[in-house]
Amino acid sequence: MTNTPRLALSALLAGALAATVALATPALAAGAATAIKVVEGGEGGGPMTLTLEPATVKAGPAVFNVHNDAVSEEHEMIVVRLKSADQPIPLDTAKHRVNEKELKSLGEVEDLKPGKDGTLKANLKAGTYLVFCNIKGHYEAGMQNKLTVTK
Ligand SMILES: [Cu+2]
Repeated sequence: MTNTPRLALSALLAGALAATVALATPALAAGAATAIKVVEGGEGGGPMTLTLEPATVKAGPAVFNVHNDAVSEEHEMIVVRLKSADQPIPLDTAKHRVNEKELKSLGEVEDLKPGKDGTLKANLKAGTYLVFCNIKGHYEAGMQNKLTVTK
């Protein structure tokens, strides 16, 4: 009978462990893509913005939830992975656009009408990403931000 208390304790510990695993599992099982909120704003001729929340995420599956907060301006969102955090962005100042061909794009949300939402799924590796709008003049007007992805 000396074993009984120990067995009971083991059972209790096993139960507690099982409960912990059960609590932790749903988030993992669902793939739990990291949600990144992107809000775009600004009207033609004025300053424009692109904000990221959060601006630092862990590597893995992610979904960019993009909202165009402008009243009358169409926007878009492009995600590119930079070779390094300080890689110069190839800007074509004559065309007022970033030269996308020189960058590695992960995809984009195109033609986002004012007030509308869009999503882009991506599998993010550690590194620095540029998130921007490449409609003529919009990058220069401020529609860019960097996303840091950590291991
Ligand atoms: Cu734009």
